[in-house]
Amino acid sequence: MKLIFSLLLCLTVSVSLFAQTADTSAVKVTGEVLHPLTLKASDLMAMPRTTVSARDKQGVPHEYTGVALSEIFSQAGVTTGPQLRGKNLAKYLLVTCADGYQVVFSLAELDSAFTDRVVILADHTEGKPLPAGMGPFRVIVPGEKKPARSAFQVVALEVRFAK
Ligand SMILES: Nc1nc2c(c(=O)[nH]1)N[C@H]1C(S)=C(S)[C@@H](COP(=O)(O)O)O[C@H]1N2
Ligand SMILES: [Mo]
Repeated sequence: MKLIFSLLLCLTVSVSLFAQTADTSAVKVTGEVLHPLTLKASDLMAMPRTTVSARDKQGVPHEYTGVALSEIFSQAGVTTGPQLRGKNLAKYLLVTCADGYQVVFSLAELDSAFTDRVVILADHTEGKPLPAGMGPFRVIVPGEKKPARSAFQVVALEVRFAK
């Protein structure tokens, strides 16, 4: 009985430690990609940069700067543009955050052959690094009625097949 209690305690402590120490210093890009990536702040700064505007929960617009997900996809070797047809249209992006929050986008939602909307992985807002608790990296989805898919503290971008 004592042993079971100690084991449970150990498990609880390690799970909560893990939850608090999830590494937010880089974003892993994995799954249906030709070249898996680990993107640090300096990697994103060296890529082509895009600024978009998106409203917060209160409806107030803010500017965010970072790298278009489509740009990350072209570096990682994800099916885009003319390749995004047929079976590839069943692919989706799963975004995972340090707090366990997850959101999905179909690849077509993120592709310039399908839409003019540019979804970015932001590292700055209004010219400054994202505030603690929101950063270092946040997906920003312009033009949605609520910012629920603008996932903050992103740690992983995984491309998957729906089937
Ligand atoms: N990692 C993470 N990102 C998240 C959430 C969350 O719980 N965890 N909440 C989402 C929801 S429901 C909203 S409304 C917005 C709030 O962002 P805002 O403070 O810019 O309005 O963040 C989104 N991003
Ligand atoms: Mo929300």
